[in-house]
Formats: sequence, C-alpha cells, structure tokens
Amino acid sequence: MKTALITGATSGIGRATAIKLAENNYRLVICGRREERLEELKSQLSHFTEVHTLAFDVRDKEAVFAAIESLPEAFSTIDILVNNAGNAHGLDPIQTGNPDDWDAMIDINVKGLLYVSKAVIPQMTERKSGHIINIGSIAGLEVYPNGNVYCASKHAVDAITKGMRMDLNQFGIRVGAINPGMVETEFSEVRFKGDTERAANVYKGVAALQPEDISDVIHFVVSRPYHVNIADLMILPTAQASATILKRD
Ligand code: NDP
Ligand code: 8X3
Repeated sequence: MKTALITGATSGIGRATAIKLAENNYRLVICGRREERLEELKSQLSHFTEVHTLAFDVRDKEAVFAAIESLPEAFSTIDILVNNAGNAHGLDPIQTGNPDDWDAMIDINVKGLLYVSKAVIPQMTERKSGHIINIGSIAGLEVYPNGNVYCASKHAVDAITKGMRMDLNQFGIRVGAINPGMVETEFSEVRFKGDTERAANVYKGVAALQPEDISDVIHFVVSRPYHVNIADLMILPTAQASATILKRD
C-alpha cells in the first residue's frame, strides 16, 4: 500500500484528493491547520484506509520539519507528496495591494511548498523513488489584472516544479504539476477574506470545476505505471478559455 501526504487536506482540492486516494486504497497523511476538520475527515476515511493527521502551518519552518519527523513508523515512508496547501489573499492592483497579503501568498504558496518538500525529499532520494505533485494554477502560466503577487507565487511553483524535476531526475523521482483554472472551493472566500457574496459572484453563471474534477486527475496521475510521469497538466472548465476569458450564462 502506498502512502500519500497531502497538504491543505481540510478543504477543496486537497480534501477531495484525500477522499479519492482513500477510496483507492492509499494510506494517507492529511495536513492542514484546522485540526477539527482533519479529525473529521480522518473518521470519515478510516473505514477505507489508515489515516494520520498532521496539523501545522506550512509557513512555520520548524513546525513543518517537526511534523514530518513525528510521523509514526507506519506512515513515515512517503511515496506521494501532494503540495496543495495555498490560497490567494486579495485581488488588488499592485499600487494598493496589502503587503500582508503579499507575505501570506509568498510564505504559504512558495516557501511553505519548499519547506514541506525539503522535509520529505531526503527519504525519496535515499530510496530513489517517490512522486511529487505540485498544485500550480493557470495563474502560474498567465498573469491577469490584479493577480500580480498570486500569479507570481504560482509562476514560482511552475519554476520550482521544473527545477525539482531536473534536480531529482538522477534519483528516479517523478515530479509533476497540476495547473487548474477555476475550481469552486473555499478559495474565493479566503481571497475575499470571508466576503461570501463576493466569493459566490466569482462562480455565478459559470460551470466551474469541482474539487472532484481535479482529484480524479490526481488519482489518474499517481496510478500510472512508474515509468510514466505526467509532467504538467492544465485543467480548465469548458466555460473558461484563459485566466480572463469566461463564458457566463
Ligand atoms: P481552499 O481554500 O478550499 O483550500 C486551501 C487549503 O490550503 C486548505 O486545506 C487550507 O487548510 C490549506 N492552507 C492554506 N493556508 C495554509 C497554511 N498557512 N498552512 C497549512 N495549510 C494551509 O482552496 P483550494 O482547494 O481551491 O486550493 C488548493 C490549491 O489549489 C491552492 O494551492 C490553490 O492556489 C490552488 N488552485 C485553486 C484554484 C481554484 O480556483 N480554487 C485554481 C488553481 C489552483 P487550513 O486552512 O486548514 O490550514
Ligand atoms: C486560482 C485560479 O484564476 O483565480 O489559481 O488565479 S485564478
């Protein structure tokens, strides 16, 4: 049985991925800051598979390393790392953007992903096997107005994914990116700081992707034969043609 560690498993894409992998017999380490949600998901999934929870903030370097270090023997060999934790904070032009939002996006989406990877990669290089999936975004492939720093953080994820694939090639480790377009999750609620009406408007009239659309693909990617690495995928709702072109009904 393979073990997958998923960051950001308390909501949206990460939660759906945990459910999909549990149903398909992967042992899970589910991570996030909201401990109650982790425990709830654990009890929901425990009849499918073994689940271990790790509550930590990916911004906290020491906490990240301590959490991975604390894994009990049965969960300590990570075959698959899904670097999913992340969010947009704000949607403002650069001249009025809030530096605290910038810090959050760089610290979580970029540095957090690096810390978790750094904590897990040594065992993969040692074993000469492993699979890292980084959740990027269409925002990592295009820049859109007011997306400035969020787009920069996801462009960084794109660069880090490519760099990881090169550096880890000699160890036979698979590295790939999944770059979704619009997915209906708590993403917009976080971006607009709890303004649920503004968040709901993002998805109004658009058949947005659902988290399960992405978790299906993640399951497909991890279940390929080991010599196949799905290196890079962009997944859009049919209603979306680019970061800014959307067909609203
Ligand atoms: P959600 O807001 O639904 O989920 C975000 C997850 O990230 C939560 O589980 C949250 O857990 C976790 N997270 C956020 N900050 C931290 C932190 N500091 N430390 C640890 N965990 C954290 O959003 P999505 O599911 O949509 O987002 C998942 C990923 O997909 C992100 O990387 C996002 O950028 C990307 N993405 C989303 C798209 C969309 O349209 N929704 C499109 C393209 C990419 P907790 O709060 O419990 O810590
Ligand atoms: C999330 C999708 O278009 O808001 O990464 O950047 S978008």
